[in-house]
Amino acid sequence: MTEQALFEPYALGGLMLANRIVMAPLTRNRAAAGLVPSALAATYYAQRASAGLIITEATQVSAQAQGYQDTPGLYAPEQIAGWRKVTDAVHAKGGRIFVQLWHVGRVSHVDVQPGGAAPVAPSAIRAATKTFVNNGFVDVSEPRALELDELPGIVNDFRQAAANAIVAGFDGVEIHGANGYLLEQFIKDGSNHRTDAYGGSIENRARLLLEVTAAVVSEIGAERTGVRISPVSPAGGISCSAPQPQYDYIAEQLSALGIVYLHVVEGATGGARNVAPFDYDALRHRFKQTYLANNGYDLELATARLDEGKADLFAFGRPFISNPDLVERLKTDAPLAPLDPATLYGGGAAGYIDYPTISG
Ligand code: 8OZ
Repeated sequence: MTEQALFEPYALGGLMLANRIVMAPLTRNRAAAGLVPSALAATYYAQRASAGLIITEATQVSAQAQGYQDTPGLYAPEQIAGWRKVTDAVHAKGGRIFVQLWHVGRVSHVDVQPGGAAPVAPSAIRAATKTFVNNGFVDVSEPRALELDELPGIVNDFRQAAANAIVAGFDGVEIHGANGYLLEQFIKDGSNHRTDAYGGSIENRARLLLEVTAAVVSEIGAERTGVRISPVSPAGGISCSAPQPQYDYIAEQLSALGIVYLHVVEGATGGARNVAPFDYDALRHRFKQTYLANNGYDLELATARLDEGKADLFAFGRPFISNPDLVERLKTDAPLAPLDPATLYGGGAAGYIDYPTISG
């Protein structure tokens, strides 16, 4: 096989993708009024529609799910209408788009919580991490532990947001089970000290992710449901004492639910791929559907992993910000434009919709 295979169509369940290059979810903090995607969002995503699949920035399933300033939601009618403009613009250019759904859990701040309340978490353990509120990075707030009887409501928020995603015209949803947010806070033992059915054993700590996934699958179908995980990433100040058996179990269970893809952040999110030993092939073998690989991929590594049969799709993150035509550039071995870190989070058009294509 050659790198050409990366640029050939791929059937993701019933959805034909134009190629195997995926735009990874990227937080941009530009949904100001009502947490509705800004008027610029349709242009931004449509500019990147040559990706085989776009996965949107992380999007709240409820008001409580928010942890950062100006990240969009998908629980209010005007948010659904705002996203409809995005999906229409992407589809008009022949693209495919899933929305990433999240609940941040403890990675939040009282200033973005309804009524200034404490953020929620599996256990009342503050994360050693920062969030972006009031136009700056600050320490996250002290969380409170969720009551057992609050968990069905959170499952239902994901279910409802998935239903809303279909109304908004999305091709599917990705459940954010990675990077230190709520579902991963339950999975990893550094943040979960519960003694009920959602804490302790491998099975108990995976329970909330699996319940959320089953609810979304029953609402919109397994062919439209993906899940993202990051087994060894310390993102969000999180830790897991034994990630391999934990994630081997999760991969098996998600495979049985029939979800269309498993999106794996290999290594430290946005950082070193070899941050800790982990056998990703063990996940690949347990999960029978599409394996979507992420983190630090370039053309050479993606080609090699595809050749070896280790992954089916490859998600590129930061390169997509400054290279709207990333697929074309990879295909033609054109140089990649650097991104401007100052315009990553918040602001308007600058550093958002003004990166040129290689042809100008
Ligand atoms: C960077 C800044 C804010 C949020 C993630 C959603 O890590 C994020 C995120 C990344 O998954």
